[in-house]
Amino acid sequence: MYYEAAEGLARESLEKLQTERLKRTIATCLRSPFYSGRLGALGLTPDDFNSPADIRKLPFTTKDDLRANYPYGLLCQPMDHYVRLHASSGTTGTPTAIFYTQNDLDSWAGLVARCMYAVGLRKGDVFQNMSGYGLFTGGLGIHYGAERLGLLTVPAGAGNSKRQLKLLRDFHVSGVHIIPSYALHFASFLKEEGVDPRSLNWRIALIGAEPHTEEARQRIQDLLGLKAFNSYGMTEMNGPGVAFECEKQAGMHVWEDAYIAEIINPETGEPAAEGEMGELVMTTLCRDGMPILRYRTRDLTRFIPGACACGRTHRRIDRITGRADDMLIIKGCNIYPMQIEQALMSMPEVAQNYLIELFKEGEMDQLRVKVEIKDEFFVEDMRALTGLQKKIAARLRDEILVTPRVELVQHDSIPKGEGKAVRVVDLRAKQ
Ligand code: ADP
Ligand code: K
Ligand code: ZN
Repeated sequence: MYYEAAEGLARESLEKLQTERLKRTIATCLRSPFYSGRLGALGLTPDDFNSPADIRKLPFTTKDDLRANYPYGLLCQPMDHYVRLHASSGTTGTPTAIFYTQNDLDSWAGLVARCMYAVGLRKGDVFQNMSGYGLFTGGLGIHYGAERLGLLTVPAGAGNSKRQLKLLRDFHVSGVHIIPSYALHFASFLKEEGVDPRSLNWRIALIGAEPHTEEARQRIQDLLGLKAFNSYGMTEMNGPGVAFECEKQAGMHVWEDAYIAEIINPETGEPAAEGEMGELVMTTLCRDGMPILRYRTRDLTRFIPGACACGRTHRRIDRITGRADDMLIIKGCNIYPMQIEQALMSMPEVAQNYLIELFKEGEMDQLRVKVEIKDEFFVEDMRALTGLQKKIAARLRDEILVTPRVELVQHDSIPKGEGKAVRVVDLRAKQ
């Protein structure tokens, strides 16, 4: 039923396991320059941690801490124990580097294999990893997990849609890993090529690495003719394999035997009330090389109350609605890019891509949304186009309480890079 017995552990046993692993993690941390200083100053030792809740005795670790101690300040083992590093893609500022021992890589591959098993991939499946390799963890991280599960793994890498399609067909690929913005782009590509996605052998896509809405998932499923599962992780916590949807598609299970997850009020640092939105804070429990305690992910989500129908006991988090640092403030309204995506993706006229631009008009901050329109709606009739423009602006105003400028553009005209999509461009400084 599960890939590992740990997935069905009763709460009490799971917490006992977490406590043991937390004690071990604290002991390991005391060997790194950064944590020995920080924990030493507070006089904390493994004996102070006798339940998962005792984690609150620890201060948070922030991205700035990682930057200030870059590159080697959090390492707990002699240098010759490390076999790999990854760096975060630097969506927000300077990158941070994470170092792995062979044990760390083995345990990470096991976690990713569990995720893949949970969505229905099995030995015998052919799996194409359509995400970039290199420093980005979505390449090798997913790759080794797939091999661990015993999938025939095609390391396709990112981009080059024609070649992706050839590989999908030639090897009868049944599962893929693809970032959601590229999945939507790939759907348009298939349409242009006249390929019926239902003629392909694929049935499962793992989508993640960037925020996306339920509406975007539905589109991906409809347009590609498969089931798409939300995959969550970040470099600081290994990479993918931190939290994952199961076949029920009802939130993402956090692997609690490998991590302690907390959700806090980002302003006060106190635990959020049960089921309330807040910032996800993560602690590694199975890492020897570079454990990280109470890492502030900046990602906003909530715990989903209750048990999952799949039987796994590990708690679920909701879809990430954005990063705390993603929030735009326009005319006093707090706006998250995902609200805009949600509104756009629910409109049948809108094609697969959009771009949010911030600019100044006089002293006022303004918001412009460039929206790709499907060919059949991109007509020469001015009145029809103006009507559509107004309709989109009104739909967005309902969602974000500000009326943005809406610019209609032809589908595929917004440049699409190979990595994570750039959703917001700030032109204000350049004006
Ligand atoms: P960077 O911070 O440079 O983008 P990472 O590649 O480590 O580096 O990205 C991790 C971040 O990507 C997460 O903290 C989160 O903001 C985002 N992310 C990853 N998976 C998802 C997902 N399934 N849904 C929403 N956001 C995600
Ligand atoms: K990150
Ligand atoms: Zn489940």
